[in-house]
Amino acid sequence: MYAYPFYPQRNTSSLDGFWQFAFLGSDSPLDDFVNTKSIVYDDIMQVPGCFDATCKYIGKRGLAVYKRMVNVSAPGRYRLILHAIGLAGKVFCNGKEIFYTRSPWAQHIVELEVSGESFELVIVVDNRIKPGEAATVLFQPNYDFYGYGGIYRTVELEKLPESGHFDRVRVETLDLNGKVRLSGCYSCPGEKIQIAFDNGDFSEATADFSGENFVIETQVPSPELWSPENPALHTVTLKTAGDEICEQFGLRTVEAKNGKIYLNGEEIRLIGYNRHDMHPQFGPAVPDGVWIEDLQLLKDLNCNFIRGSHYQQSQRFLDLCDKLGFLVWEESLGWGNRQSTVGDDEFIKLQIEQTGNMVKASGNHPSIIMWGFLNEVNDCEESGDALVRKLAETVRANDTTRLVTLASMYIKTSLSLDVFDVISFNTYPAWYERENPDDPHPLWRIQEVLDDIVAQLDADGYADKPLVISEIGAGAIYGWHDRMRSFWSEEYQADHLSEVCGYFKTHPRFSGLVFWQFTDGKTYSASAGVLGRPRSFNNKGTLNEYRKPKLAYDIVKQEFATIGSSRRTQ
Ligand code: ADA
Repeated sequence: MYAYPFYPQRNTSSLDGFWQFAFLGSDSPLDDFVNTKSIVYDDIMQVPGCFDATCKYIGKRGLAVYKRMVNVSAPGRYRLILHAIGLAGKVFCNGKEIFYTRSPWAQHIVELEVSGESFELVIVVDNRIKPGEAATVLFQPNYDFYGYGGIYRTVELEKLPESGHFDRVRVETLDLNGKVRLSGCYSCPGEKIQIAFDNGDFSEATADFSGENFVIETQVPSPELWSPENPALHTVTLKTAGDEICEQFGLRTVEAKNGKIYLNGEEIRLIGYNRHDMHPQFGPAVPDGVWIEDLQLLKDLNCNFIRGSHYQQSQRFLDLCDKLGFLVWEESLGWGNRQSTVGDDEFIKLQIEQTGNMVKASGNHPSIIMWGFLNEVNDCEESGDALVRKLAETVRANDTTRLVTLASMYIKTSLSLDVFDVISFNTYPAWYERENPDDPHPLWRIQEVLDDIVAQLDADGYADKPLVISEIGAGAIYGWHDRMRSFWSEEYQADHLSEVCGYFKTHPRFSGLVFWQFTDGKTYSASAGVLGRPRSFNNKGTLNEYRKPKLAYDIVKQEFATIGSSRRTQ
């Protein structure tokens, strides 16, 4: 199953499978790597896959080289689609470097010229996160999730037409009766374009070209709105004499006003989880079947919302969210970035590039209703605030139909809150607090802290902005039960999440509740002080890393069932 868009007239093949492999260790920096014939490929490795998630290379840091021969149908111009590699990497075609990236989890499209019937494809990845190493610019040592190395997601090869060809076609909903605007790019301006919806009959489109960019405003025949309850999807196919593109989209609108979020004119409240795209056996190279199971579990929990924390999501995973009717917050990579980083030119350049690319790649997914970036960035000083504004501008330059937000940890001192359509904040009352022996169960702190945040925001003039609790939760060691129901027990976590649901049910000021987190996730033992991450995992999952439910699971399922049924119209 390829992700949309697909190009029916192009020869597209998956390059997934077993590649030759060599681990080179950590003597040489990625910048100096050249693809020499002296590399001894003494192993094999699955693609997609993370070499350091396999028992043989677990914990190893350095350069790893993946190689395969690729047979092609004919010489010519091709596109290599890397759905994600990490943490940094280079690509070589027949020994020549054709691509270099330090943007993990991002989708990359690389054009290449193939002269013969086959070529040697080499992908080198670098998973080192020491300061100064290539990977460190966007993925940094303080991030509270494990940085794996490998080819995270599928690799595809696509032959480009000899003549004119399409790039992408963005579909925007103009009204709830099926009027849409198609904005695309075609390399031979002015050529006649045929258009068809939902595999129907083709007719000639009226395309206004400006250079290679074109706009078509038209009406979807038999339009059906997309919503979580009825995730109706449409396709639009554009074709010329030499090329054809098929994009999938959903007819829906999303707005933020009067302190609420509206989907297709109806107020919605978002309930769900922060989800890392990760599994302990595979790292971020999550098999398709795990995606299906995760989405089944999230449906079973009566969630309607997923925050893709803290990086770009797979296009194929987002296609599933479209099909199953989830609402999604997608964000570009960042985590607690400090003053020393947010003013760095290289970091700024890469943040702008990855954030713009995320919006372009994901722009047709009806499931995505919010864009985010820079999780918990320190935007209390000028440089942090400037970067937040720059990224909000980058998002809006590519998409004005969705909401812009950021999961803030500085709600009282942030300089950027006015930029956002939705104000989101991460808070951990009754968890990141010193346990008081006389009060081992301080759940009363939840109401106190949340009331205080709302009062502060409304006093600061944000009463018209919807509020989303983008992270809240408590840790529980899977299988640890305690009559005292104290910290780290499954009982404490269940009580905590129940208390939070109770508050959310009785406080309509909030438009979203997003628990941290769906499953336990691999991190570093000292991420939050050496006792903060027992097992070197973030243990705040409602399920453990193998998707085994904790006590809190059934509590949340019940609570979300009552909250979710309380949808209201405008
Ligand atoms: C932060 C961060 C999460 C996670 C969480 C925690 O809010 O955004 O990635 O680290 O804290 O578990 O403390």
